[in-house]
Amino acid sequence: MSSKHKAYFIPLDAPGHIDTKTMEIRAHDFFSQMKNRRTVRDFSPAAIPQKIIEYAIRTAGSAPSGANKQPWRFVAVSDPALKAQIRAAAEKEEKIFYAGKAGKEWLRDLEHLGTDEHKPFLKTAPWLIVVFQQNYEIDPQTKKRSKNYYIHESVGLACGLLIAALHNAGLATLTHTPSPMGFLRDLLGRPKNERAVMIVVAGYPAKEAMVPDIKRKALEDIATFKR
Ligand code: IYR
Repeated sequence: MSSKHKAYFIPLDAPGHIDTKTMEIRAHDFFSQMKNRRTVRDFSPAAIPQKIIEYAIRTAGSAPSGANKQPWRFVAVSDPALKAQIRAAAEKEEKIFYAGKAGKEWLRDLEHLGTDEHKPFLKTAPWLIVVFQQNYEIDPQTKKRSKNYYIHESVGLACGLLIAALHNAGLATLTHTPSPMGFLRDLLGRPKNERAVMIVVAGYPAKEAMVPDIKRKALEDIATFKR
């Protein structure tokens, strides 16, 4: 067995001890900032430097993953022609979805969000970050396949960190899931081991951006403490 398979430990690079008072202030500050994140559908076309997107993707790539396989690929698109193609293909699928494919209950559940088959943000927003999961790994040299584990969980964690990082940078985001989204692999020229999971749309919100008036569940409705 090669050394790659042996456990090799290094000292944890952790911040110094944080006292619980400071901890509470930090926890509260972070919550205050994160609770203001909203899914936005009205974007400004103003450009955002690639560097910002790179940092956010590096944050996403720091997520834990099954056997540390990091089974993700982020394709960041700012090319207007490619964005237009993605919009056209997504709207084609969404038209069918909203025309009835989704079913009555699903469409009723979406009513309060005011969504429809029109996806202008795919053209307007400066960045579309298409997140792919890697169903298995292909060694670039040997072309040998190997397994990935907890793929959905791993990629979900990475997407959570991605939108948190973008929000922290001051960008508005939209987690968009055109269904089905097989067209993204073809349009973006990704290999067959990859499957698109979502598009994270990012940019400044439009000045006149509106969001649906929705409420978050209270702590007691999402958490149970057994002490
Ligand atoms: N993919 C569609 C529909 C949609 C589905 C859910 I669940 C949402 O929370 C929001 C939208 C769309 O993007 O419009």
